[in-house]
Amino acid sequence: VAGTYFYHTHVGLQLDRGLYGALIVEPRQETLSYDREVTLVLDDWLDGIAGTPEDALRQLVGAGHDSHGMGHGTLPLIPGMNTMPGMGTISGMGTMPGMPGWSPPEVTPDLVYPLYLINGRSVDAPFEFAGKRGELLRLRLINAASATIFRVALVGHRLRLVQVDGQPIEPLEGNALRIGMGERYDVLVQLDNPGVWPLVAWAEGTNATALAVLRYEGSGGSLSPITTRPAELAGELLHGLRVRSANTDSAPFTPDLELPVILSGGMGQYVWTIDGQAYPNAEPIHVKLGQRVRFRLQNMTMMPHPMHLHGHFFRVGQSPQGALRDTVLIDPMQEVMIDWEADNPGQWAFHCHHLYHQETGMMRIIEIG
Ligand SMILES: [Cu+2]
Repeated sequence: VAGTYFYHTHVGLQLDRGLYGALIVEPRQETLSYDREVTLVLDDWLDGIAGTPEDALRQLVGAGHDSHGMGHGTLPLIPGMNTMPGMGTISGMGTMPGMPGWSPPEVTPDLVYPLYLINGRSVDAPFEFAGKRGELLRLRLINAASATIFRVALVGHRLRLVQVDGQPIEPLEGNALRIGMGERYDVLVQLDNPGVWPLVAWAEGTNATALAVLRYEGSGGSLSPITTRPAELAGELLHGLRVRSANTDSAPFTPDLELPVILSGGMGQYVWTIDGQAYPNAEPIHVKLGQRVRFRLQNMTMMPHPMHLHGHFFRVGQSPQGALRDTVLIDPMQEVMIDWEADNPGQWAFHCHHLYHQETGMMRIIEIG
């Protein structure tokens, strides 16, 4: 299927060492029209700066068991233990997700990284891309981070969201977009504001950002450092639950199999489970080939989880208009329905795309056959 993807390791904590790359599948015939495209890969980085990913995992697991720390005691990664991660502001909990007025919460993440990157570059030496007045620019945004949700904005410009996870959607316009780990968002940008502009990817729940720079042809000078959140981030936010599929020809979905899938766990023990089981100590979920499956995903935790299914696309939100995706970000205490047809035999992983949740149990094998 054509679109924006990325390939990456699934072994241990290798993802947090940068073992990934963008994978762009060109369609036979491009249906979008634009003048140039740029792929932006977002990441969070600690390896070699604040210990290793293994140190970070030990600290997360240790923090819940031993308030005296690990003996290291030097890693500044976990935000102040007096403010429990996940206990930050959870706004909009009273409103139905996806309804007008609902906006996703911004939760303090498990890990605050020393660096946030775009295309491997830090804010001190940002990746720069060119634009030209009058052109339409396509940005392919890929969140390859291990533990960071980003809020992305291009200062001085609006974003027109046209694809998610490689699939066409009904276009949506806004000032900023939210992208969870594993998700891909394609936006079109009308280049009508010459100058040198920051593209920020703010690490959700932190005071830090990743940065890239859009430079119009003929525009000189450099950016001043980003010290506060650009106004765009407080503007209209595009997020997963607002997205509707462009392909609305499908009939209503009648599931053959409906399964509640309970996401549990917490920062204390730092064990994350699906239906109470922590992979690898977990049973496979058996599905017959050809079955139409509905997962009722219930996040019973105070952290968001970008849940990712291998080998299939699913429709989000129990509606023929629901977006076709392979990853869905589920906020604290939220319930999201996903519908999919088990048409790809074999063993497939279903897991949280937060690497440290996956590594401490939030994964199951789905056996189709
Ligand atoms: Cu998770």
